[in-house]
Formats: sequence, C-alpha cells, structure tokens
Amino acid sequence: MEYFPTFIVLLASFLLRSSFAFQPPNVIILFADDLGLGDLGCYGHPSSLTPNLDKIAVKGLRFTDFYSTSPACSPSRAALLTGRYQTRSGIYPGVFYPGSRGGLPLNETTIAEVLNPLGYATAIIGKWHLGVGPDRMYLPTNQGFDHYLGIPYSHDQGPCQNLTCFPPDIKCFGTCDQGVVTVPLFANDTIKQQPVSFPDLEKSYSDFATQFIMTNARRKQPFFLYYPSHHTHYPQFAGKVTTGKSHRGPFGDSLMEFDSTVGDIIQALVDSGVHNNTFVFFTADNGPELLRMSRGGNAGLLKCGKDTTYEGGMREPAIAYWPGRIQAGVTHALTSTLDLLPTVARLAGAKLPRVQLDGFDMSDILFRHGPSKREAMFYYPTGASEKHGPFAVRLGRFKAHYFTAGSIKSSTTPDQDCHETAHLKYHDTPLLFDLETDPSENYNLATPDHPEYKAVLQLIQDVKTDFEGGMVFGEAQVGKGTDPALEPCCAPQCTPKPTCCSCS
Ligand code: CSN
Ligand code: MG
Repeated sequence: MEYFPTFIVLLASFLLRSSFAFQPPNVIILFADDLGLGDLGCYGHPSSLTPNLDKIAVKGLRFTDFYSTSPACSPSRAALLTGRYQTRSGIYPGVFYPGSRGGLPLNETTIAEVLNPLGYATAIIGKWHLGVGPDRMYLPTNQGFDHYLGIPYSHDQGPCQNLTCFPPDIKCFGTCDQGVVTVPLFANDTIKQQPVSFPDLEKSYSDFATQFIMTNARRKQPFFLYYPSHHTHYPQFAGKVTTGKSHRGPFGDSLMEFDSTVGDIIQALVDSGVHNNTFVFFTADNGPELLRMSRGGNAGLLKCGKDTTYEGGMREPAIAYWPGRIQAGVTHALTSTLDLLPTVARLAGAKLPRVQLDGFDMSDILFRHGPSKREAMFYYPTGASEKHGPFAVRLGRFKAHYFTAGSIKSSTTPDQDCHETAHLKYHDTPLLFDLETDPSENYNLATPDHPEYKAVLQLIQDVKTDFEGGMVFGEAQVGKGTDPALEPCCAPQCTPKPTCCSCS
C-alpha cells in the first residue's frame, strides 16, 4: 500500500508524456534549387553521391508524383510557404531581383506564421527570394521567422567573377549578373558579409542549423527550420571538404555539399534526442537548368526542365521522414509543395489561415499510405498571367497542355520542344498525355485514333473552368520593377555604387 502513491506518480508522469501531453513535432523543410527528378542517387542517378538523402528516402516515404507550382524560384517558394498558388499572392511574372520593389505581401500567412503563435522557434537559412524591398521590409524576419542567415535571392544575381569557388584560383563558370551589388550574406535584417564567401557558406549554414536544433531541444521548445539551399543552382560552388569529391563534376560537388548538411541536420536531431519527434521533408523548387549542360541538373525520364510547364520543369523529388511515425515506402499520390502548410498545421495542431488555400493535408498519405485528397495540379508558367491562365492541368493520371513553350533555360538537349525556338503555342485541342503509361509526355492521345480522349479533355476542361472561376490574382509584385537604390549595400552612404558596397 505504501507504494501506491509512487504508482500514481509514475502513471501520471507516463500519461503526461504520452497522449495527454501533446508535444508538437518539430518541422524541418529542406528545399534544393534547380534540381530535377533524376538528380538524386535514390531516384536513379548513376553518379550522384547523396548518401544522406538516400538514407532518409529508404527509411521514410519517397514521392513519385510531387509537384512544385512553378518552373522558377520566387513563385515556387511563395506557394510552399503560403499553401496558395503564387498568382493569389502576386508572385508573378518571373522572379525577384536584388533591387525589386515588391515582395511576398506581408499579409500573406507563411508556415512560420502558422507555427509561431504555438510557441515554435522559427529559423530560415539560405535563399529567401521573396523580396528585400524598401527598408528591407520583405525579409523573412517580417514573415514569421525569428532568425535568418542567408542570401535573400539567387547567387547568380550579382557579379560572380570575384565569388570564386574553392580553391580560389578556380573561377566560377560564367559571369552572372553585372552592374548590381555583389551578393550579400544577411544575419536577420543586417548584412554580415558582402560579398559572401562561398567556400565557407555551407559550413556556416550547417553550424547554424546544428546550434538551432540543439538549443531548442535543450529548452524543450518546438522548432521550425526552413532550409532553402543555394545548391544546386548555377554557378555551382562547394567548400574545401567537398570540392572535387563527387563523381559528377561541380554540379555533383554542390549536390554532395547540400547532402552533407542534410546529414549534419539528421545527426543533430539524433544527438539532441528529438529525432523521433521531428517531421523532415525534402523537395526542390523547380526543374534543372538544362541551359548549363553538364553543370545543370537532370530531369531523368521527364520532358524538358526549368522554365517550362512540361513535367521536367515542375515535377520534383520529395521525401518525408519521421522515424517511428512514417513507415518506409514509396507513394504515387498526387501531391505538391502547396500541401505542406495544411499538413504541418495539422501535425502541430495549428489553426489554418482564414484565406483561400490550394493545399490538402497529406496526413493520410504520410501515416497510412492512403490516397491523396488532391485530384488536380495546375501548371502556371514562370510569367503567369490572367490572360493565359495555367498552361497545363493534371487530373489524376492525365495531363492536358493548353499552351506550350520552350525556354532558353531548357535549351541544349536534343528535344526541340524544350528550346527557346519553340515559341508560345496555343493548342485548340489540348495535347493529352497519360502520365502513368507515358511519364515522358511522348505520345499525344488527343488524336482521331483515340476517340475516348474527348471525354477526358471535357472533364479536365470542367475542372480548369471551375478552378479559374475561383482564382483571384493578387497585385503583381514582380511587375513593380526594380530600383537600384533598393539593392542591399553594407555601406549605405558609399560611392560609387554598386561597386563600393563591399565589407569584410
Ligand atoms: S531562379 O533562377 O531564381 O532559381 O528561378 O537565378 O527567371 O530570370 C531565374 N529568371 C536569375 C533564376 C534569373 C535566376 C531568373
Ligand atoms: Mg530555382
């Protein structure tokens, strides 16, 4: 009988630690840049070295039919963070530049802002690309992130002849953008280094991520870490440890360096004991920049790449990893970056933003290998417009192309449809492909030999009409243009700009 109180205490503490005391999971989103479906070892690339991503793919859930919402950066990132097509938030046409006036509107609710009210610590490392703007108002610290370490746009959006890869005598391939400030490294909303030192960059990201995980785990505070990497965007770089170590040249080194940070992050989760209470999700913003030839990525068996609405532009590798919760396997469920916000909100027990969302909760897919709630995917081009609407629609296994266009960014491979010379074309009868029997979009079904195609096209047209009826375009943020005075400069009063903006 004297042991009874002890028993009660033990029972109470057990219950508190189990279902009665819900511990919100930590969330980590890893986002590669300009990476195709064929680039990872676990997706069949013969010479990529991605042991850490391969490991979480084997222990976690690997997606075959996962889409970003755009074949370019800024729009794709806006959709991931808000769970809404970029057209709603106004992230069109194209991508932001260092002096862009616009940015992701502050009234949009990001995943960080969904989690912040629940007491999550939030951080972003890497490439923001959703605006800097007047008084740096669009930086991530104004969008729900407590901490930021990174470059707020693409690292080719500045002169890169002085941003050499390791060792310093190896020049980066190409010249990047001239006549703008050199690429800055921000810590929160201040410039820490300009130009950034690329050979040291990945280590500083990895160290920051490890510290962030360790600190919050020790405090028992749930956290959200968003790591949109500069890898594997052109011009590829890597630090001392990785340069020359892959079997795939500079692209392979860049990918390998990203993969090593993935390994460091997983190790930090294990070391800090939060490994079994952390949802990790990996994917990429848009397909490979085939323009860079062997220094671009690879879309595998998909057609074309970056800046096109063929599969190679927007269908991406994706991996969900949560030991003890997500069973190992492969899913063919139709899914998207749009689905991350509703899924994360559900996992954390957070309220959904009271706006029109385009995402669906993926819990059934993650935890029960169940079917997708998503029935369709709409493919907006980089320069989305109300006039053209989505260029293509996927409904179940079928995809219809209403417009097609090649791009300079996807020129160079033998397929002429991908090239810049394949001008914008309207298809009076849309091209129709069955992506399950023909993932490479080789065999158009909308021909007289397949009379049944008419019913499929009608169904897709109805879904498209319905979707467009509910699409309200936000004010075009990229369309607001640029102002050189807004380019980030570490010495704001210096002359002559932009070259004087240099601090060590
Ligand atoms: S992106 O790449 O930011 O990854 O989409 O670095 O579309 O004009 C795209 N663009 C610079 C870029 C310019 C980029 C463009
Ligand atoms: Mg990109």
